[in-house]
Amino acid sequence: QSNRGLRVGFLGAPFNKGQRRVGVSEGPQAVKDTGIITSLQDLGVDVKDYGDVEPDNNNNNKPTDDAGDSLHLGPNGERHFEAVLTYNQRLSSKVGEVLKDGRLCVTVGGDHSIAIGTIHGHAHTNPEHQVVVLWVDAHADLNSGTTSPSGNMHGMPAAFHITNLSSRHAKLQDGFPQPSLATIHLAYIGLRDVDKGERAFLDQLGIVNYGMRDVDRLGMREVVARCLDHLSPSTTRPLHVSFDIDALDPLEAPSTGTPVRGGLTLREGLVVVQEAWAGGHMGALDLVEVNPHLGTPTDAAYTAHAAKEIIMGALVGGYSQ
Ligand code: 4U7
Ligand code: MN
Ligand code: MN
Ligand code: MN
Repeated sequence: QSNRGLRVGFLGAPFNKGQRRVGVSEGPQAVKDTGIITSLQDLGVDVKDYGDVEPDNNNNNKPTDDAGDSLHLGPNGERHFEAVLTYNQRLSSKVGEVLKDGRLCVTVGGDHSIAIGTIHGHAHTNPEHQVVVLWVDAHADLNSGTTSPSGNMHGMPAAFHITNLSSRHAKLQDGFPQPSLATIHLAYIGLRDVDKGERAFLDQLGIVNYGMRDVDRLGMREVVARCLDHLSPSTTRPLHVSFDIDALDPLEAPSTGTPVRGGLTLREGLVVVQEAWAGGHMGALDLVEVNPHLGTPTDAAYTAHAAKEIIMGALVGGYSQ
């Protein structure tokens, strides 16, 4: 298998206001420090580093629940509502730019609220604004301001994209973000910490979701095959993989803000992305929630390495299979 001809654009999204913990904005640098760009180039991939989409305020690295840092709640109690959406609007344009350059867009976060911008950018770059999304996560990230137990917007990004749910979300004045997904265009793998309101949405809307018990019973190859079969990505409806590192077990990826025990092994995570790679039509990949400030320096490096493996698996089918 040759990787010649594969063109990739790397974007850093060092954004942390979708949650409360300091350090997740260092995720892009931690992942880059694994040498991932060189490793891809060594395999014959044409990689361009587009740098970071910087948050516009310079206090982004302050504790986001700092008393001096006004929260600017949205209409339904969403923390940092405006900051999250305006950042994502810029990120969306940048993702569009990478894709229009003919490159598969890899965005490294940052917290998962950045998937508001990446999926929007991906969908709106395609002629009919179509995309399908495979969401790999311990969480469904499907809350609205009203159902959210925390107000943290990294627990809400998926809901912004679903047409049937988007009316529950406030928007910016210019209407950003416009939803692009029918409920059949989204599938989940890895769920094990789903809030009550999220479970109700999943059930009511019939969104395909495979939790850890399904992985136990069916095995990951079967789970991912079913998801890809359901989503059926194509040239006109490319695949967007949004991979939250907390989908992996905390033993595999300890440095993340909302760890949940009983998760995927790194091998299972690799099965997901390698099968997605093998099926073709991947247009964009998010890798989010690596927080190198959490745990020991060894934990941080271990987590960043797991992130590297996942990205390599998605782009070239892995280099050590
Ligand atoms: B992540 C949570 F309540 N559901 O909404 C919430 F459990 O991007 C967690 O998947 C969200 O890491 C986790 O705050 C968001 C909570
Ligand atoms: Mn997430
Ligand atoms: Mn998560
Ligand atoms: Mn998390």
